[in-house]
Amino acid sequence: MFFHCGQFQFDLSRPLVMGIVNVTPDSFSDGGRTLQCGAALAHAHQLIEEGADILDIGGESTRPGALPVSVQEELERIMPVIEGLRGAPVPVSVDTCKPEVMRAALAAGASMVNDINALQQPSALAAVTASSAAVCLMHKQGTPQTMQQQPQYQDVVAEVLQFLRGRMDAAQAAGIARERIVVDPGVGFGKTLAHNLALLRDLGAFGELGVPLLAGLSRKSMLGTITGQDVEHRVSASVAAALLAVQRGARIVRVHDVGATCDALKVWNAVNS
Ligand code: 8Y7
Repeated sequence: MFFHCGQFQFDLSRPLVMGIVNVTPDSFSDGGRTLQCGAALAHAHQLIEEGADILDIGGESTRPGALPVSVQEELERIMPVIEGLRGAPVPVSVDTCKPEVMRAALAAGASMVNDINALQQPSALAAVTASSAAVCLMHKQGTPQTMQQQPQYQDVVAEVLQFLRGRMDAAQAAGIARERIVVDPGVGFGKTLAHNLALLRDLGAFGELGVPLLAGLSRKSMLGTITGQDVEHRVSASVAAALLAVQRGARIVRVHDVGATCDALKVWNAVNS
């Protein structure tokens, strides 16, 4: 299976690690834009050194209950970081739902759009179509503000599959080639622990979509519920979850702890090659 990400191309013979770089006031102390950008760039380079295959740059917190930020605020946070990563040895993904932010980031050299809204905002499809960038289409139920209040499904796996199939069709109809598309069941986005576990158990079902599967479990609250650990102490659980997702068919894992995840996947690769 091939994956085209702007100028980059992956054959996916081994799983990829997407390293998370958050450019939000709660992730770096509020020392002004320049300090914030410098800290994010240093973090990005650190993740490349630890073995990240892709960097995911985000300026809007999508944690449950988080408030939206304006286009201008999001641009001010992420654009200096994306510009600072031009020429980096790995593709840069922009984590955004906003078409204006997508367009600016792609023009500045980003190779991928990670949209938790699966390009449903008007003109988001067009923004990606007009580039050679890859896109991650993620499922969620509701909005980050309210999604964890009362998630409900008849059959969570079937419903997530159906949604992703529909968004893949829309993306392809808009002119985004299949090789540029990855899909993601959206762990924790409008899902109870039982829903998340059902999706993980049946991750193999997403193989029928015929495009690479991305999974994001890193430090998520479901791991806190399972282990009783707070967010600072979820590295082991996150590494276990990433390995489990890969074992069940994920081809890209989105993680905070890149070095630890890469070590685990080296063991997995050694056994599986
Ligand atoms: C995911 C994500 C987040 C995920 C994709 C967090 C932006 C919450 N989670 N994108 N973003 N998949 N594709 O805890 O699971 O990292 S934000």
